Amino acid sequence: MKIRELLIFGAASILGAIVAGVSAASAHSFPESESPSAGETINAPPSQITIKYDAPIEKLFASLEVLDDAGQNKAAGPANVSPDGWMLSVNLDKLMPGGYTVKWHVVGIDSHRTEGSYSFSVAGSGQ
Ligand SMILES: [Cu+2]
Repeated sequence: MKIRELLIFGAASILGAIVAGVSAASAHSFPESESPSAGETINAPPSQITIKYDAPIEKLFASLEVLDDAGQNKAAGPANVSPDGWMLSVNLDKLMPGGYTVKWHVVGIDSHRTEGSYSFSVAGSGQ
């Protein structure tokens, strides 16, 4: 009885430690806010994409693509990281109405790599 309770408690503690470890690892350099924001439909085509991260990122390894429905990258040039390392941005070619997917990957200053994607739309009845 006593031993069994101890074993259950021990197993629960190990599980708790694993869960805490996973969430700590995934807390590094993820987007805190985006412009345009995820899921947003905007009327005027944006001239650039900006992502603010929750931890600084390395300048050398950051990339940002903005793909249209045909999978064509509409970024006009390479991605830029702000001098303080918190913002990733890229200028855009003129966007036609439609859906776009933003794909980013970065390396945090703690050397952990993260990546993700989100979508937004430009309103209008098409080309
Ligand atoms: Cu990390």
